[in-house]
Amino acid sequence: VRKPTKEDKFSFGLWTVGWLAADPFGDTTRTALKPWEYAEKLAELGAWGITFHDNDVFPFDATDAERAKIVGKLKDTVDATGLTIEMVTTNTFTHPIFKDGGLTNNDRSIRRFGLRKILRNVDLAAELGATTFVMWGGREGAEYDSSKDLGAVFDRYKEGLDTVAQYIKDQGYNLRIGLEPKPNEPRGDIFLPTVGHALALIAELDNGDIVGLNPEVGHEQMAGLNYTHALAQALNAGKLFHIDLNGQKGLKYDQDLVFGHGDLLSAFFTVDLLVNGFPSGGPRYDGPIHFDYKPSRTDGIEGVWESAAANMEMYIQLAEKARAFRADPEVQEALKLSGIYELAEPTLAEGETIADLLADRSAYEDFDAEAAAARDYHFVDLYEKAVQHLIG
Ligand code: 3MF
Ligand code: MG
Ligand code: MG
Ligand code: MG
Repeated sequence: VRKPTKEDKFSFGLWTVGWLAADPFGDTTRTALKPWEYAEKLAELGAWGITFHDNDVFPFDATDAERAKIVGKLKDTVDATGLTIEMVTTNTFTHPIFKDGGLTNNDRSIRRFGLRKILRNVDLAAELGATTFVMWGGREGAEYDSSKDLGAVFDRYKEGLDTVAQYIKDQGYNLRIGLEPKPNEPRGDIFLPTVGHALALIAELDNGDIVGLNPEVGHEQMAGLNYTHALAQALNAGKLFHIDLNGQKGLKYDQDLVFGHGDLLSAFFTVDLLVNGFPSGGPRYDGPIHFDYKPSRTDGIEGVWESAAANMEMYIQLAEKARAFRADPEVQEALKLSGIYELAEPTLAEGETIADLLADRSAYEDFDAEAAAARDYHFVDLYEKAVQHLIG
């Protein structure tokens, strides 16, 4: 497999390679490097960008001077290595103050503190040239349905998001917000559990024009949903601002495996959508190929770099295979036979009115439903061709 280059636009959260592997049952199994040391090594491996939460880089209680010093050191490394800081986000989940959430905490003073913490990082994101500001509301949720005013929850969530978006506009920052849905973990139920829920909430915002999605593979799959379909709907709605690629094996805790190490066939079709777009054209994703995975708890620091490289290697290979799949003349024939291109044709002809449709006897009265029902779509043969391309 070829080595990644900056053109691949691969990007990693500092919290991914920086995860020290503490879990609810066990202590850390690795020791921390400095934020700039992670950045340096990622650049060496061929990454184009990095992303981080405020507290991946400086402590929760850092003074302004400490914060500026640490951020300055990271910026120096980023500049020296030619990396891009493409996304910055806020940690509103680790400190106990956020145990009932930031934007939807029952305690108003904590909601105000949460908003201030977020706005500080909007400033930082803009200062560092990031273009996406992700908001994962991991603690915005509940274990007990009696613990929340479930109507007010969504009013406060919208108020918080609109306030952040309004601030971005007021400051004239070149930033868009990417909401990251997740069904559960750490909360028993997280608000905005899926891409669909988030899209519905965005449609109700005053500043929804700069609010979109940052869907994560494992998060949709933890809800038993199809990640590629989630990306497609966000893309179709003009809302696919950013992505979190990783791997997940079915309905269980958030595994954050290497991309492709969960549902490989699903990963193939995700990459097919990302590199080839929709069969009939339409909106394309051209943002960063961002990985949000966790190096295994059983790996040491060498394993951290092996697994980081594995994400990029996987994507490069799947991209090559997905391109070969679409370019294969036999596949092109099969796509036609299966009617894939027919779906792009509007169901009503251009200029056709509903009255015209009602008057069209060939559409209903004289339509041979039995003959149409007998169509063989050959979907399995088309899928098998994809599988053959995947396994080589
Ligand atoms: C948790 C996540 C988060 C988000 C991050 C967004 C800690 O499951 O995926 O990672 O990706 O907060 O920036
Ligand atoms: Mg996650
Ligand atoms: Mg995850
Ligand atoms: Mg994520």
